[in-house]
Amino acid sequence: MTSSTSISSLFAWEALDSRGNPTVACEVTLADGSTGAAMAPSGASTGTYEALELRDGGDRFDGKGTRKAVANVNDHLARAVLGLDALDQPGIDRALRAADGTAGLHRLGANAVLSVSIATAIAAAASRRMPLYRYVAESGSTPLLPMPMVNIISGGAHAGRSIDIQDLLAVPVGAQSFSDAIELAWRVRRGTVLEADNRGLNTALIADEGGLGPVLPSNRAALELLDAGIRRAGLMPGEDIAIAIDVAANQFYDPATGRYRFGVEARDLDPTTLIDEVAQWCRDFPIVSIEDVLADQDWDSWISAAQRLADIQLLGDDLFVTDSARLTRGIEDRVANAVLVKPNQTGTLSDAHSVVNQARDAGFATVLSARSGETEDSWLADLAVGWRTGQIKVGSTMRSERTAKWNRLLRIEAELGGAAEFAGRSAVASLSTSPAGTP
Ligand code: 2PG
Ligand code: MG
Repeated sequence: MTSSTSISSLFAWEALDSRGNPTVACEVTLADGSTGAAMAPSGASTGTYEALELRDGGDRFDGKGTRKAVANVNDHLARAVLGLDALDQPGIDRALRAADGTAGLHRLGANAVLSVSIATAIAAAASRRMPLYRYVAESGSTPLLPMPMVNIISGGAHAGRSIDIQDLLAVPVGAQSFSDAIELAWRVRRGTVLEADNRGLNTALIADEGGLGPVLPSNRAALELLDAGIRRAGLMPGEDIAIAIDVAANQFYDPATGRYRFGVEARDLDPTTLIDEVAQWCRDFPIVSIEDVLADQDWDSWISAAQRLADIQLLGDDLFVTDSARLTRGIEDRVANAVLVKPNQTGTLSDAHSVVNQARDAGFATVLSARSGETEDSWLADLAVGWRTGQIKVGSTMRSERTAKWNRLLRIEAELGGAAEFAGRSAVASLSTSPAGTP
């Protein structure tokens, strides 16, 4: 039966993401005239098991065009959801999955499906005259501003492989509020720029997520630079600012030999040596969170890593790819204690939400994450607040596709005023006093 909140039309078009590559954009209109629009983000260091990002191939945009995915929205996905009630997000997402018919959305593309899924939620929130963070929240749950992880130094696939590990991030554990956390992160970036300038390193070149991308002799040199940057900002490493790293080990893993290659240092490491090296970094620097310390296909080594690095937040990104089955296995085998959640790794809002809940029920911490290829959309910020993920990672404090998310969070904090609850340091699994993000 048609209601005022049923989907009356939708259309998609090809837009550009922050790397200048094509992506899918979609606008959904409801019978009452409410609209919602969303664009799909895109990763560079993608996990082996992610849902498929459909690209056209051929000559256009070097094969990266998204016209097929756009056509799939306008055709197959439109037919699947037209007339459905936008307030029934699980029903919408089931219909989108059924239209594709494959587990990894290989037929129509996760970029196509996600744009419809998110645009529908935004239209439904508009129809209910609610901010998106309230609309996506479970009933009775209150908004929670997340602890940000802020990219300061980039490497790997995001910075021309200037170092092998991908992200070095500041976690403002001394902050009392979200806005306080952003200011502390800003100070760390500035301190790190001053420190890098002083050492004659290039600070003008900015990586994909807005981080600095200086050419350094080793990963350890990057950790030293960040530690010095924190001090130069007048802050105490560990007390005011802790460090998170995304090793993104898939990027330098050779499945044929089972070894890891630090290209910059011209070293090959077996998994045990890599874990030893990371454990040493943790003794020398205030590291509280390590993402993808090993490759997604190196499951047994993850079990040893979890034992060796038991007091650190061990975060699975490529490892879990926001997939409930992989997370179930990870919980059973205790390979990590936190999950990175990226909606486009799975393709629908409902599936991403249920992975957050599954993780929380298992006592895992949750970090909602943007991609290295982003857009000016800010819905990710609302999902973090409404779902109470406790932590969020969206890149640096600069570049508009990054600040779109920070600015949305700053606005939500300001709107909530005295009622704004900030997750604080205990959202990080290794600093937790209670299960992270407990509603
Ligand atoms: C990651 C993300 C974001 P990408 O690895 O965590 O930093 O990168 O989107 O390239 O997968
Ligand atoms: Mg990652």
